[in-house]
Parts: sequence; C-alpha cells; structure tokens
Amino acid sequence: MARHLITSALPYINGIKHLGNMVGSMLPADVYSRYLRQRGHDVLYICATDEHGTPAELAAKEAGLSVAEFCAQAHDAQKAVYDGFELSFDYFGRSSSRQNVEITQHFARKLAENGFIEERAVRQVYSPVDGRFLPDRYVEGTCPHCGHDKARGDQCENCTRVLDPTDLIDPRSAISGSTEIEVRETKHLFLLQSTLQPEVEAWIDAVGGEWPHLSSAIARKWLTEGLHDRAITRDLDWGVPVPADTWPELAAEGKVFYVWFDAPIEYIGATKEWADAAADGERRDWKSWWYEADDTVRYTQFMGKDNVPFHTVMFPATELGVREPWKKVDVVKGFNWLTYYGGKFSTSQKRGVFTGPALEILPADYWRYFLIANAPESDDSSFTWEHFTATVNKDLADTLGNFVNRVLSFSRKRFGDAVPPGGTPGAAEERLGVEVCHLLAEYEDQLEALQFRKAASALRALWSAGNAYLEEKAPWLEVRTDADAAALTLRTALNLIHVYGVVSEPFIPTASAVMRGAFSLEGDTATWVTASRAELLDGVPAGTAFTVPAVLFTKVTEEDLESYRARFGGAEDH
Ligand code: B3M
Ligand code: ZN
Repeated sequence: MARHLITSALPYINGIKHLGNMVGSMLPADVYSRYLRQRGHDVLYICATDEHGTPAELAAKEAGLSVAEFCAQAHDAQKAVYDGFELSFDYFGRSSSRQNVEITQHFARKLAENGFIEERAVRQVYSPVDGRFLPDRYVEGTCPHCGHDKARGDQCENCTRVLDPTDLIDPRSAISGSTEIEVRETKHLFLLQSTLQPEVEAWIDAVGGEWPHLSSAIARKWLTEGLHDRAITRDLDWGVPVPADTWPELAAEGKVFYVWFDAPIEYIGATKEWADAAADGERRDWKSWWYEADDTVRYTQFMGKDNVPFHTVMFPATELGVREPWKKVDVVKGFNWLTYYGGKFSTSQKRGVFTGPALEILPADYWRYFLIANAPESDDSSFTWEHFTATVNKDLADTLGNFVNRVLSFSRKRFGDAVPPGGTPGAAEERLGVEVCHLLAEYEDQLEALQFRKAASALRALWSAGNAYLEEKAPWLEVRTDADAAALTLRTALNLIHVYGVVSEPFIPTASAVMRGAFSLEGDTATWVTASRAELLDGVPAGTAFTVPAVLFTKVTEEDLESYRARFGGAEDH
C-alpha cells in the first residue's frame, strides 16, 4: 500500500468553470483518486479555490461586494458544483486561508534568508486619483496594434497581443476611469529564479523521466529558454501580505504576494486546512504528507497545459530555494484543450458548456464518462453536442444501461427475485472469463499509467464483452429448451453487473452504486475485483436476492439535442 497525494490545479475563484477546466484537472484527479482508494491505497486528494489576484478584485467590484465576501460566496458556489460532479476531494480549501498566509510568508522569509529574494526598484503606473499603483489589469486604454479601445495593461482581448501598460494609447485607470496616469518608481520583491535554474534542471533530470510526454516537453522548453527572475509582489489590497518582520517598508506600502506565488503553496495550505478541520480525536497529520515525507508518499498533480510551467519549473524552484525538505511532485499529468466545436471555450465570452448548467440538464455520470473518454490527452479534443449525444446513447444507454436492465428484468421474469443457480460453466463462460480478466488488467494498467482515454476504452470493452456473451448465449432462446442453461447464462451476466458496479465506480460513481445496490449481498465490502475467473463468475452466489433498478441511463433524444444546441449554441455559431 502506498500513500498517494493528489492535487488538481486550483480553479480560479471568479466564475463557474467550463467543461474544459473540469476535464483538464479535477475530473481525472478524481477518477485516479477513486481508483487508488478502491485498490486499498491511502489517498489524500486536495484542491482549493485560487482566490487572490486582480480578477478577483475586479469581479468583486462588479458584483458590488467586498473581495472577502465575493470570494466566500464564489467558493461555496463552486464547491456545490463539484459536489454535484461527485468530486471526492478529501479537502477543498481556499488560498485565502490563514494556513496559506502563514506558509506563504514562511516560504518567502526562507527564500530571502537563503539569498533567493531581492528587492528591486521598478517603474510602474500610478494613479494619483485612486492613490495607488495600478497593476497591469487595472490600466485600460487603446490597443496600439488593433485599436481596440478596451485593451488591458497585460493583454488585448481583441487581438490577444501581450502588452505592457505603458504601450496603451490614452491609458486610464480601470478603477476610477481617471486619465491622470503617472509612471512612478516603487520597490518589489524578485524571486531569483535564474540562480535556481541549475537546481531545477538537476531535479527534472532526476524525476522528469517518469512524467508523461506533454509535461516533460513543456518543462524542458522553459528550461531551454532560461528562467528569469520574477517579481513576486503586487500592489493590491487582496492577497497574502508581505511580512512586516522581514520587509517593513514594503509591508507598510501594503504590498502583497503575486497570486502565482501563493497559489501552489496552497496545496500545502489546504492540506493543513484539512488537518485543522479534523474532528476531536481524529488524527490528521498534514506534515507527514509534505514535510520530510518518506518514500511511500507519491505525489501526482493534474492540470491543463497552460499551468504546467508553474508546476514543473517555478513552484519546484520555490520549494528548492526554501532549503527545507518539502515534498516535490513525482508525476505531472498535463492536458491539452477541450474545444467547443473546434473553437475556444471562453469564460469571459461565456462560450461553451459550463459545469453548473451541465448538471442542470444531465446528471454527473453522463458528463464524467463522456469527458474522460474524450480527454484531450495526446491532442486537443472537441466537444460537440452531436458527439456527446452519440456517446451517451451508445456507450452508456445501449452498451451498459441496456445490458443491466435487460439481464435483471429477464432473470426476474423467468427465475424470480434471486440469482438462479444454473448448471456448470462451459466453454462460453471460460472464454468470457479470460476476456474479462484480460480487459480488467488492461483497465488497471491504463489507469495506473494515467492514460484516461485508454482506460475508458478498456472499460467500454468490458461492458461490450457482457453484451457479446449475452448475444452468443441468447438466454431468451435457451429458456425455451433448457432452463438450466438459461439460468447459468443469467447467473453469469448478473455477476458481470456486479463486476461492472465495482470497477466502473471511478468513472460513473452513481450508476455504479445502483449496479452494486441491486444485489442484497451480505457484507458486500469488496472494493475491487481481482482478475481471477472464479471470482468473476461467482462473486454474487446463486440465491442472492436482487431488485431491478430504474433505467440506468436515458437516451438523449433528437428534441433534447435540439434544445441543447439552442441553449448553448452549436456548430453554426462557430
Ligand atoms: N488558478 C488556473 C487558472 O486560473 C490557476 C491554477 C493555480 S494552480 C496552483 O488558470
Ligand atoms: Zn489589440
């Protein structure tokens, strides 16, 4: 048994996330966590909302709330959606927590002590009317490239070019609208990543060989381009304050750490939040996961490819510079983009399917299965309603759902409410057993290798194997001439349903519970199925009572499809 620390990139606080965010971080982390727990490992799956930075301040302003109040509400709203998706976090924290503030400040002090933080003077946009320096996003103006008049100081949304606030024509404050803008000198803390580069390189040489290609390629590219020293403080009200004991002057000016400095530290912070939330008498040792963690702890991170540099290079640089034995990641699983009809999902333009509305139209299992089966692993993949409909109808409704309901109802009709005994298994059962064992081993291997699409294929093949067996044996014909033969077929198929209930849980937890729950199995505590043929065909013994659940998956009809296209926009909009 190993101890698995699992984190998914922290969803940014503003707005409900879209399906692309879900499939690129939290969902695969959840599938993996569930799988490992079922295999008997000690798993700690940690996530949190990433709450600092200018977008949070701006969104709060727009909502007419204080940033603290805005974040508290937005955190709860996201949490509710993730519960709806059945994400099995051990803890879902907040990067604005006291725990994260403390650990972030500790990291900064240590980095300074070790000579990796330097105070430097920089020239920055100041607004006398607002009485503050303006971070990039707080400066708006006309884009010098395309003339868009609402370009932000960091980037033009219209032509996507990256900008510096001083590039803008007719710059103004996004807070007050004031055009009285000055450039003043101020001091910021810089993390000397260039000094840490050789250590990061040596570390990646040692561990990166195990990473999936996408993340190691991105890490290498960043190292080849060279790490630059980075400003890690900002002039904002909302953030982890620069500690006054170490930098009294900057603290007095109200400087806070840059959101990307404290966000990854929140993986640790949230683990401490988890420990601090322990019930009386419950022992939760956060440090054993993070500090001087022994070799039994294996740390896997999940994220979209845009976040990979921060996790493979920058956060490790921070951890290395602290010169304390903090746990570093073992495997980084990165994802490409899920597109919406080949175009971008966009939070700001509300294009695509968002996780909240998705759950309004169909339960989590439908989304979980579709998204993982089409995860953008080796390449980007495209969400279309047509593909979604076809997948749900074929794999979930026809292959799995129909098998389950058909076998249970037919068996009840012919043999009553208990698993019938039947005769001795023959060649067909032997072949089925071999195939199921083979597919199960494939499924396990792919999940362990973090190959989610391939794992989904193996699971789908397992479901198909049941259908093929049923077609071959045709118990509805057997029953006319040989009741025992039909009973054997049904007993075997009923056992398969239970197997599906156990092994499908990481993908479709609700339907899996229904499949298992159909049987009144005394002490049904098995968390996994060993790939042994005997157990596969006799896990649910003859005589076990069962009930026939409601249809497991309903088909998406033409009318449904039309209504989804109308509500969310389809191909014609792109
Ligand atoms: N919050 C992802 C994003 O907003 C970012 C991830 C942080 S992980 C430490 O794009
Ligand atoms: Zn532009």
